[in-house]
Amino acid sequence: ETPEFLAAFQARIDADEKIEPKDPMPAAYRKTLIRQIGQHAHSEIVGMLPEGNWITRAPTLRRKAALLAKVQDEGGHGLYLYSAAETLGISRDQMTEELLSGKAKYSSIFNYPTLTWADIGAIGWLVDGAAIMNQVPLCRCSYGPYARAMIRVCKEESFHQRQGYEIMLTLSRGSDEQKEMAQDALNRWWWPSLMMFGPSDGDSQHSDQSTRWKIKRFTNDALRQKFVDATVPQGEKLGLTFPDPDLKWNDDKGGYDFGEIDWDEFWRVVKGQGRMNVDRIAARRKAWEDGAWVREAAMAHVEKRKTQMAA
Ligand code: FAQ
Repeated sequence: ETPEFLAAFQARIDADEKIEPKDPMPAAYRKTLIRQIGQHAHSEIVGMLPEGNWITRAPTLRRKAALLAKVQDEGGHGLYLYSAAETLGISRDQMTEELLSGKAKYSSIFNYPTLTWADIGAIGWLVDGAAIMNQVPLCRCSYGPYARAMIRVCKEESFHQRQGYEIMLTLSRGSDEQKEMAQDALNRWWWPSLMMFGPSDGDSQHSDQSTRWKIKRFTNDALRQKFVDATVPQGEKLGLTFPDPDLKWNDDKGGYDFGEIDWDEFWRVVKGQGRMNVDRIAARRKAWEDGAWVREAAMAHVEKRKTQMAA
């Protein structure tokens, strides 16, 4: 790749042009997008597991229907995102193998267990809330297929966030036990939700380059701050407290100060030692192996069709 090629590419980015699949692009730009979109797709699919765990135990038919729809949406998001990554020249088989071998990551958040029904509320409110904060800027990302996929995904995430908040609202206005359940879920999901935004800016190895390429529009810490500022008033409306003694409004910065994230825990979970990592990958491996005959049958059907057409 000559300096002229790289400069011409950067000029397109600086002019806010969208990069499309057949356009020339630096190998590193392609690689970064495959990494990020692939990780994002895996997160959506693995993200179906913690909530899927509660579909059969949803407290009412209405809650069950909403949760079922949400989990199906996540499956849809994963498929869009795999397709967006495929436009960059990687196959779904390869991406899946990378997930199963541990080479490709998925969001740390999905390695925490869902212990009570209130966790479904907390996931919608906090995890989808964090996902939206991170994904709205991705609607303006420089890579066309990713940006376009994010538009629909964000609309659906916003419904997910509301259904979660409404569960939290119902619980926090309910019996003492229900309110306690909601508080316990907030206590357990708050810090992991903040970790979804990734390492702090000083430790984020990809941020600078991804920002220059307009894949990222805000830094990890900037999005985390926006999330805290948007979410704390919502928690106060619920009458719940956040598990952070350092959380305090700071008039000078016009935002909340908050305590230090436990980065050891973050990296442990990212590196595969969270409570649910082994289970999550085992579930994905089983689904992939159980589905092998479907993929084989689909391929055999295509081959048969081709032969019939040729005859
Ligand atoms: N978990 O240099 P950076 C959802 C890794 S939303 C695990 O800052 P980057 C919806 C990172 O990959 C969740 N790993 O990296 C839903 C890199 O390692 P690598 C998914 C993490 O890419 C809701 C290393 O640390 N959303 O699923 C995490 O510039 C409810 C250094 O980090 C997306 O994926 C983490 N939290 O910034 C579904 C959004 N953070 O790859 C179901 C798209 C960092 O070199 C229910 N992705 N790492 O091996 C992004 O915006 C970015 O990739 C970041 C990380 C912000 C996640």
